[in-house]
Amino acid sequence: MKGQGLFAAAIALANVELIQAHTFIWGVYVNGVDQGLFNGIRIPAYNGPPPRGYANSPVKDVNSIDIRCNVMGDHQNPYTIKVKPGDNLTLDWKHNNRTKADDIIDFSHHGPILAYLSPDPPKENSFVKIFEKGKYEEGATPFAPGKWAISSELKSNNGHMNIRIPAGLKAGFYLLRGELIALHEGDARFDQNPIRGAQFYPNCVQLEVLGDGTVELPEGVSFPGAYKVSDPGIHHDVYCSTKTTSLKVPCTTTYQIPGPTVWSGAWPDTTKVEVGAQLGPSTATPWSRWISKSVVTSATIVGGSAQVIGTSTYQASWSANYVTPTPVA
Ligand SMILES: *[C@@H]1O[C@H](CO)[C@@H](O)[C@H](O)[C@H]1NC(C)=O
Ligand SMILES: *[C@@H]1O[C@H](CO)[C@@H](O)[C@H](O)[C@H]1NC(C)=O
Ligand SMILES: [Cu+2]
Repeated sequence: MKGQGLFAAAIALANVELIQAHTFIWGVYVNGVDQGLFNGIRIPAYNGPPPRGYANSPVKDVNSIDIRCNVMGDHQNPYTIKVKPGDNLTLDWKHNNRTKADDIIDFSHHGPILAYLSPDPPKENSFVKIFEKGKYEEGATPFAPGKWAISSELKSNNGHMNIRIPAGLKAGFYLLRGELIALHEGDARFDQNPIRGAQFYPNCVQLEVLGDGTVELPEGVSFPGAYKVSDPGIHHDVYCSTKTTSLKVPCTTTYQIPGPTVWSGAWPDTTKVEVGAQLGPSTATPWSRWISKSVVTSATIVGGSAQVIGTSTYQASWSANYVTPTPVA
């Protein structure tokens, strides 16, 4: 969702949100080698209201199961990406198309980028933070948001998020949870004003770690559970810059990324690798399914408008044990 202030937000809700999709992961490169369009990625369902369900609106309720791996994030991808400890991964976040021309995300979306690793399936307190980057330059003029990992770095880096598999990590199945938190409406709290508030874009990737590593993940955090709407990194006014005369209270320029500290077993630096050729198409079939208030609507898209063919109810069901994904025939 776009919009900087209350009025812009109201306009965005009326016009923009319903037709504008948001960024999510379209592909993963392992040491620069593309693993193919959407392979291994739990593609978030569009969580917009019918009949125009093309908006995969952000997750905003930190207490919802959707905060774990986005809407319908319990649905497995048929493919699992094989990696080894020390491999350099590039998560490819895109908006409309998997092309260099893609805008990745609207510039208004200032906020941090993060990554967590959990055994698959997650257990209580199993998500371990392995990467984070927040605000890295202060705004120079009054109300300037400064430079943020999403709107400056990820956007200018063609949507590439660099993640490295921890050294010596024990073999097994894992979920890599990439996340963007857009704070352009973070001066409001979702529990007090559900139209606004911080916007979460979590997206999970299924990994199988190979090799004879012996390092186990330490205890981590749960999703939901890790974040509170009152966390200073979630309830934060990005337009409160050093030069801002204090019109808004509270107004703090220092930014504290939410969640736990990065695990000491994670790499201190992530490596930007040159990526090779992209595999598969650069466009995706338009969404023909969306979810709103636990109702899933299926539709065929004719000339840009949706002809609803059925609805069903949905409740996330996360298995306690690892289940091998069903490969597509
Ligand atoms: C990952 O990147 C680091 C730093 O550039 C490099 O030393 C390492 O060899 C890379 N890992 C692999 C598996 O290529
Ligand atoms: C994405 O690609 C499709 C198919 O090529 C094209 O019709 C559409 O205009 C593109 N969208 C944007 C925003 O570039
Ligand atoms: Cu948005």
